[in-house]
Amino acid sequence: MIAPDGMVRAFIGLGSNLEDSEGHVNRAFGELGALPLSRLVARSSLYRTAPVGFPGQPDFVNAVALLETGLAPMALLAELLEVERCHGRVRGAPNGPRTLDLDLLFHGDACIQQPGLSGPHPRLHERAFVVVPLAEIAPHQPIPGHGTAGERAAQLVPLQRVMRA
Ligand code: PH2
Ligand code: MG
Ligand code: MG
Repeated sequence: MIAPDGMVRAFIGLGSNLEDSEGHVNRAFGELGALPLSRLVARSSLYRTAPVGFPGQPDFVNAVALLETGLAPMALLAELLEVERCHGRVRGAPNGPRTLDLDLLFHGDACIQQPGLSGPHPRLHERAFVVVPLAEIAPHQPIPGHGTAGERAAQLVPLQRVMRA
């Protein structure tokens, strides 16, 4: 949805499982709010989650942020990658350990299929580490094909909250 002023609601998934994970995620919230043409509208609690897709790595700290932004999807993605880089992110194995991961979950109601960026993620609804924090700050957010975030979260395992928003 694009507001009359050209601002859209963008949801960002945050994840970290290296170094001071809570510190990385908490600092990233501030940095997201400081992006050009952007304002941090809501931040979820922090959750400790078991790794998905690549076993044997440390547990993650996950959260979700809601931004109001005038940045187009690819411009926002470039900013997210730069924030990750500033947190010492080194790209290793897919789904492997990382200091900071910032994933663009939704950019308004856009369906994006571009090199380097596609979304919403087709398996987003399976990932409690995304759906539960999303439902905390936006229970009515639609997850295409799977009802609302709140409805979907109620079907998934509860998560351990490590820090309240
Ligand atoms: N991110 C992944 C792969 N697996 N598991 C958890 N618990 N949290 C994540 O953020 C995560 C993951 C790929 O980005
Ligand atoms: Mg990710
Ligand atoms: Mg990512």
